[in-house]
Amino acid sequence: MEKKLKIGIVCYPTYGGSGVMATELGKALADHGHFVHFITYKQPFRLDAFHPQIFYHEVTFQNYALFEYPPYETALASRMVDICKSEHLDLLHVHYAIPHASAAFMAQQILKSEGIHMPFITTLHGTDITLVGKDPSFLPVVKFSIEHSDAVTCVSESLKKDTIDHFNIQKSVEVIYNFVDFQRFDKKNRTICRSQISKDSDFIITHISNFRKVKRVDDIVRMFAIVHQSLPSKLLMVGDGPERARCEDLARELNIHQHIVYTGKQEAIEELLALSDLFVMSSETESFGLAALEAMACRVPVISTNTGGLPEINIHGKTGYMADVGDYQTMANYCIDLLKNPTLWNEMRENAYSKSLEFSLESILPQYEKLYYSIVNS
Ligand code: GMT
Repeated sequence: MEKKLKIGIVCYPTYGGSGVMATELGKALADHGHFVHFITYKQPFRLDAFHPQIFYHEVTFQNYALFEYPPYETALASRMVDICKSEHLDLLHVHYAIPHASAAFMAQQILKSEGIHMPFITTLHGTDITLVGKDPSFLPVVKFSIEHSDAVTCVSESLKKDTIDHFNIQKSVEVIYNFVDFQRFDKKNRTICRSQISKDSDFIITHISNFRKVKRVDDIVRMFAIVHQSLPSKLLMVGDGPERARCEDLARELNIHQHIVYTGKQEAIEELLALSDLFVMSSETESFGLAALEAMACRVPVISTNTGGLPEINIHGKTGYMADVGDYQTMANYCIDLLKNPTLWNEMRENAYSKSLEFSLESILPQYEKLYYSIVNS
């Protein structure tokens, strides 16, 4: 049997798919006997319970009046060096390229100068490539740190293609899909019931995101306004972010506001998904769409745009439907048709669940472990 590893995980601790994935991966690795050290500026929001093999190291630093922009990347690299040495880590796994991959490269070089070999793996999640990373203000550093990672993984085939195309990367890039932990999503004892959200006769349509521009949440509101004309329904908007206020204004303009429930950021999304009839996602670009997969794991069909990695999860006509970006009218038509046809809806519920099983923790975790051992033993 291979020895258990000491792994440093670097991620964004905030509400967002990459942080969620990194945290769930860390928890699963610890359950598998590895020792996991999170190195972040705040406790990751899903790192909520004590585990004897999970450790959290905060990145703190002294700010100085001269700094208009706090030099976080320098503090992160320094903290990585410190933890790699004091905890004798075997490897670093950084999630989201900016600034984690370049900080890891810097830490690696410092450790090398002290005779310590510290491999690092970079997992690309989406906007670090498709939106922010390819911006000229970041591109050279992102390209360099991807090329100098000991291994690079992407969360979908679509993101792999974008990475190779945008950065002209020669290095091999492996696809390891995101996953769901069915122990969590199959939970039977629910504490929230439908009547707390709407009348029993209402259909519940749910959207979960961080309400950033890329999510096009105003399309969700426009789509719902059409659906609501045909069917008694409630829109459940889970999460929060910069576009929330605009979204609320639009809903008032369309006179649909009173039929929308904003829950804010929620930890137990499986509870809300379990009582949803449909999940909707209208993103401009989406490398994977973790929230859509989580909905499918709760037997909720998905109506989404057909962008990025979404077609790798949501199978058009089987687990839900897809439309072009911005085509909220077609998305609304799909919602109405599906909700009016209970036989088809039930069939799609089961299809969505079956498809989600392909992305189970049990099938994805060994892929990461295999990669770790290949890097550590090379
Ligand atoms: O979608 C976001 O704004 C958050 C972002 C993140 O980095 O947390 O999500 C990205 O990573 C998720 C986990 O791999 C993917 O499921 C999302 O599709 C991806 N977001 C985009 O590509 C827009």
